[in-house]
Amino acid sequence: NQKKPIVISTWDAGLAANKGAWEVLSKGGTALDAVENGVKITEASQNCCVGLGANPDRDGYVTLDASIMDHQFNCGAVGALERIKHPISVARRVMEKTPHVMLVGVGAQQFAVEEGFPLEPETLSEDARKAYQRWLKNSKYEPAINRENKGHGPAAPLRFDNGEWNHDTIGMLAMDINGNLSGSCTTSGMGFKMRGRLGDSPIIGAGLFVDNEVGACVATGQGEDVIRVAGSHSVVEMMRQGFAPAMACKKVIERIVKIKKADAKKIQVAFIALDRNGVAGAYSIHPGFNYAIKTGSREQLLNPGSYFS
Ligand code: SD4
Repeated sequence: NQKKPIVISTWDAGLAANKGAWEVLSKGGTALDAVENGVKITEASQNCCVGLGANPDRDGYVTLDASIMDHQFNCGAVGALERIKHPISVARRVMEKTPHVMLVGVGAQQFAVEEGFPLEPETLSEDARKAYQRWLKNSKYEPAINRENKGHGPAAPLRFDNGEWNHDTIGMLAMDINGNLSGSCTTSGMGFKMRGRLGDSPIIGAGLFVDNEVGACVATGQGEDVIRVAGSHSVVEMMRQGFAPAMACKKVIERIVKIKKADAKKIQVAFIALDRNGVAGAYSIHPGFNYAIKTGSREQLLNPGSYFS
């Protein structure tokens, strides 16, 4: 068993994000504050791929999705939010200040502005503009495996040779000193997606789910295939049935592979999970996925098991 507090997050960008969460957790702060603070680091980084510096949709707009959930089934999400730097914080405001769980598009942006979030310029980051120009030459939308990470750990290049970002999502789960769980997920979605496309990340139960009596799960990868199995919720239900976190993730990955048949070779999905005892686990379809863990005594990138070797 891990000692509380603990934080885990997806991909190698999780190492830096975990530090942000740890600032909160190490001072006895709540898991909810930790998972917001942690992923804000990734959102703010223009050198990454989550947040406004990220790749646009195929019409050239950066549209952001985020969700957050606490230990009492409170949850909030935003979808297709434009020109706001910290979608995770807007998701939290949706949770705390509205009677709703999810706001999307212009309504989400209007709410964010009313809440005092600055409206950022519409311009693409220099890198995203170049990647978009390159993409426009062929204009193909094809899933990429491990676009987020070359599996080289912290030293992995920020971009692939074709100019694509190597991350476009971060998911984080934390348990605080009081044993409460929370989770967050924030993304620009799949690069060059259709305008209006939402992935799994803002959908509670798909991209993220927390049940404090059982555990929590967050997903990354091909969002469409996470949504169709209610991925994160399914992993938590597996844990409820007694499976350890890694095995619970594996069971749902196997379900996706079975559904996708031969197409499973072409997509990546990964889940990370944290149970109510602070035990972490993960599993992915393909190797190359990793996740970052931080406790009082441990700070590491881990390579979990995968369906294909
Ligand atoms: C999505 N699940 O929008 C996200 C993408 C992702 O690392 O996780 N990329 O489908």
